[in-house]
Amino acid sequence: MARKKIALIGAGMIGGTLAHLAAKAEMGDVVLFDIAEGMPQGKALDLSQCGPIEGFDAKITGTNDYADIAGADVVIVTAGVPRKPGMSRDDLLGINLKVMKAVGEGIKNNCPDAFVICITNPLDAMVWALREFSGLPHNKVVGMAGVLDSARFATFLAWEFDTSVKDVNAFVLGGHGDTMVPVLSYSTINGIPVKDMAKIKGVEESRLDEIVDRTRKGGGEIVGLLGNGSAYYAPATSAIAMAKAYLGDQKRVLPCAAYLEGKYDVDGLYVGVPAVIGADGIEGVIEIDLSDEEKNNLQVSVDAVKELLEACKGLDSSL
Ligand code: TXD
Repeated sequence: MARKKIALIGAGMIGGTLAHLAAKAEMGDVVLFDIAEGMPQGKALDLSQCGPIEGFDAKITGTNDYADIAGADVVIVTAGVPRKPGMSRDDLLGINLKVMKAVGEGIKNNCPDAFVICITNPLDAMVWALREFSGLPHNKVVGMAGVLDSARFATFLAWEFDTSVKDVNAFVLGGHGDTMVPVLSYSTINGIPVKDMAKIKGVEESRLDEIVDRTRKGGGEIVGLLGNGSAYYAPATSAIAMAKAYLGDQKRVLPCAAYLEGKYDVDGLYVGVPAVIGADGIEGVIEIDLSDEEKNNLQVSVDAVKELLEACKGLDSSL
């Protein structure tokens, strides 16, 4: 069987980390695409030279030509500009919308059968725009945010309860912005509801609220600390989990920005929900029962995504 081909559009901080993780896991051959000349080629060479030490067989190449992503099985998109301190994800809208147009056309012309994972911010709007520009079916274009946001939530809960992160199953719904909805009612420590665990451990409810708040602002906290650029290790490993679910037909249930056509009372938008990822891409969206408060919070998040889409439509008349 021929090796799979993973195309990474954007060879910056996340792109480079994705290339390393994909090669190390021998998911397939890796093509790093970027508009910056020399940089993807340089990173590809550097990463190739990890092979003999780490013992992986993967051909890693860098390119500035979309023709080189032809036939890719998975495309992961990080192309664009990341947040700078003080900048909201939405400030990125204008710049990154133009980037999505170029990337969408590159995918349409070279690998229309690929499973496409968008990471570029503002995520829920960019994944929608990328789908529109590429013309791929909705089940083959998905946004990565929920896996990362849930991992942040899980990390903070594990620290609070002093338990292994392996036993924490935490869950975030909604858009990838400050309005995201960490759902405590579906988060457990190996099946023990977080609220019960808090009672057992003597953790105040207000402390759980602080953890929810820290999760919502988790990206900004890292942006502030780094001083230049945004998180890249955990975003990359999150997208790799999604790509593996597709390539291995794993049917994993992962929170991701999936296209909704009625579920959660949302129609025609990409919003973070639990979705099944297998060989057909997004094979289904799971609609869970939410409390009134969670429903209201989700609605706020959905409204924020809607506003971004309207702004996109104002910026590009083809949308
Ligand atoms: O959860 C999530 N979805 C996210 C999203 C978590 C963290 C960061 N998130 C967003 O990912 C972030 O706000 C950015 O929009 C992307 C990529 O972040 P990264 O840290 O990798 O940014 P870099 O290092 O600036 O890399 C972006 C690369 C850079 O090399 C540019 O030259 C390139 O994108 N770029 C392009 N490549 C191809 N085509 C075009 N048009 C283009 N424009 C810029």
